[in-house]
Amino acid sequence: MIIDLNGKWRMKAVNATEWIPAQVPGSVYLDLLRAGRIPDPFYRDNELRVFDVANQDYEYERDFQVDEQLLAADRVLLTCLGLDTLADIEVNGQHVAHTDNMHRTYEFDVKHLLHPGQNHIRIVFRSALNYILEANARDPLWGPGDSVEGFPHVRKGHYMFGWDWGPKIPDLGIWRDIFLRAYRVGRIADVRVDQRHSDGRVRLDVLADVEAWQDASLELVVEVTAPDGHVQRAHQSAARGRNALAVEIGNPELWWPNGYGKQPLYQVEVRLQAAGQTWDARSFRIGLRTLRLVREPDEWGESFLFEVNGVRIFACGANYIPEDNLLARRSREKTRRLLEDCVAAHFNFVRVWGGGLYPEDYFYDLCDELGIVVWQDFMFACGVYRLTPEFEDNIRQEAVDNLRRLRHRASLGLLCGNNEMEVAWADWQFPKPDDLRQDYLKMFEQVLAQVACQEAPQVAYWPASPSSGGGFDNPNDENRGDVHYWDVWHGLKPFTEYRKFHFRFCSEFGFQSFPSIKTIETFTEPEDRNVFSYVMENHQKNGSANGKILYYLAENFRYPKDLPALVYTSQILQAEAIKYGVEHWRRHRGRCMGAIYWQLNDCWPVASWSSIDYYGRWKALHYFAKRFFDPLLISACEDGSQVALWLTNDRLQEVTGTVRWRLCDAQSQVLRAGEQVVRVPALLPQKVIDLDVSDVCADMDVRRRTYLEYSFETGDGVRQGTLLLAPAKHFEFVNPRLSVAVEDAGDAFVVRVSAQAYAKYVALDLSGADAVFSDNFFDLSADAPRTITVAKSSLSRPLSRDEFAQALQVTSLYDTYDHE
Ligand code: BMA
Repeated sequence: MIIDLNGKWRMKAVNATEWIPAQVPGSVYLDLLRAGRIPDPFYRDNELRVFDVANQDYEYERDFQVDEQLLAADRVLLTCLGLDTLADIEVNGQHVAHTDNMHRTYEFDVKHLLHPGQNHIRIVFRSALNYILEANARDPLWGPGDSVEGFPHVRKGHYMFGWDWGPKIPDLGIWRDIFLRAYRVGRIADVRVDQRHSDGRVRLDVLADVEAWQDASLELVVEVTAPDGHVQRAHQSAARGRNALAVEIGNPELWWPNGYGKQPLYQVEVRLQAAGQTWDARSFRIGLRTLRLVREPDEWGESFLFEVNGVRIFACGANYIPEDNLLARRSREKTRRLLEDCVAAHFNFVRVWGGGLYPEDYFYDLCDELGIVVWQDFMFACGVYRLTPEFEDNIRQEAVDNLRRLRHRASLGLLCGNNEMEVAWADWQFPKPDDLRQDYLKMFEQVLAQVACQEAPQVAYWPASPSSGGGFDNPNDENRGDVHYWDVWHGLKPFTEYRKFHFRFCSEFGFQSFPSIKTIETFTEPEDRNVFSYVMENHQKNGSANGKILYYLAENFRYPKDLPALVYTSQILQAEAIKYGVEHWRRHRGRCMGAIYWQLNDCWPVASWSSIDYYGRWKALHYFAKRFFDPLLISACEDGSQVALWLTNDRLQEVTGTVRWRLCDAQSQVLRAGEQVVRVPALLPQKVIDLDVSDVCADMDVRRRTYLEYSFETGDGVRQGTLLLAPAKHFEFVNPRLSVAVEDAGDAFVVRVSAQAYAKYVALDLSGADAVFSDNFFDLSADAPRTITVAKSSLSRPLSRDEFAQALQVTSLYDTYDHE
């Protein structure tokens, strides 16, 4: 029996007199915003104006009804799935508990405090902001300069204190569900399901921990429902403590990452019964698969790759950060859209970055359903922690809570201790007292490693990202473990630098861009719309980043004529940078087995490394990702006056098709062309054509007017691209006079885009609405119109064909500078 305590509460600052309505789950900032007490923190520089909200303490309270039936239970547990963060809980004026970790799940037996009729609950939140400032004054702990100092002192999402893409909004409140749950007779305290695969069968070992308060003869029943509805059952009498049951599954339907197969899920239900009545039940979905982190010595060093059902997968994906600073605004629907956008771009992987939050259950539901393998960091990032006995106990319990929630997930691929702390201790400059260094090792190489091994023995544990295995042993080693590579971007190295490295698994590399003009308009007034304005700079949290964008712009493109042109070129730069790295690593599939770019999404409207902005708008990078993560990839690798065309086949079957190439002038007149039928074996890259373009390269004038077009045509479509042989800024583009024709095809609009000369980075957008295009930011030759579809379900608002055609805008690189 459950009494839901979500919904209407009231709240006020502890030292205030007036209560305002509150919504739970929710937070202080959101309640104040809804009550009109603070302005929108995302607008202009309001973030700074509302910062002081966080330096006060707040109280939340409500009444609730309890009846005799509830009080007849053996246990009544107050269950708090998320309290942010320093909370004192009272029921009917009696102290229940103090909590200090937003990542934990708390349960308190409150039966003795309840009475029939009206009851009262009150939760006081102390300012975590004040707490860390005071704690850090006493005991300074290092953290990056973009954040409020002292964040490692509290178990709260670090990014809430500011990050190089995030505002400082250290919110407070009841951020997840809260309820009372009554139990009689007994309950299932925990269930773990281990899988053993052999000879085409899977044995499920179900380990159930039972608590019992009455001397009833209890029985445990396990029911496994296959995707086809077939049910298998096991049962036995239950003892207090650990019980083990097994279910054998013949002909298992295996779960695969996106692109490698389907995602069948089995429903597992475990029931605690006595005399035919069910007293408690747990239910969850699992996927039958083996998923291994393979680290084997090889000719380059040591592999670092994921093997699913015996198939070595190349991990394609990005780093995921929390989707909103005001947490209660996140939703299953928004996350669904984001993760479906990942699948649309052929992701099979996301890394949940350690400076944020452990995501909601629905995030993993979606990853299970969509075939996205999750690299799960524990929530530690870029900070130095002091491992007091209390802190150790706290993080141990945090790990237990989250592992028990997540370990059965089909999508869960890896547990990782932290983000960038091993490499920080090894390579970065900050005060490094020996006791804290020892604390690092103990935390990430003992405490969390042990908890992971006990609670989730079938999931690999990795001490840090990046790491070469731990012990400060060259954590960012090119030839072992995972790597964070930032010399392109932070180090201002050219994109070509990516080619100097053959990382085994690149778990972070990135490049910033500005979000779309429509997104910029949400947080600016017209007078702010200049990237160096006070407001725009407040929505750019990486101090030197605007300068970096302009530096790379100078290397590649002409000076943009206005802000929309600058936004567009910044997105193209970002997309080209990441493409350069990913295509290179995919050409070395086998040696390199993962490209996880930084970062997928944003938590507010901001200039950042994301490929999808806060409002869900795809940047050029996300469209590029759809092409460069395509399991079937054609890529051009230029080297001086030579160009090699490569195919990378990430499919489980060999592929046959035709590779075509042609050298064209700016009008798309063909200078030279060729084609070849090729066969590429499964799961391999292959160089298919070597082209000598020294004749073009020898003459600067020819070079600045010639491009290479290449394509790979198979039974299921054409993959294509173009390559300039001179910097884009020097290329002599001819006005492509782009035109579009729109047709209504029922559930989609079909747009035919044509050009009268070579057009680079053709961009489609809607004014006053949003949509996802089947392709965008693509190159077009004069004689090759492209057909693009827009599913009506992707439109931000319904549009008729005429409205759509009117809103549709088409531009290309040619339009970013003046031609007078
Ligand atoms: C990486 C991440 C983040 C950061 C990003 C961009 O190292 O782990 O800490 O936001 O770089 O600088």
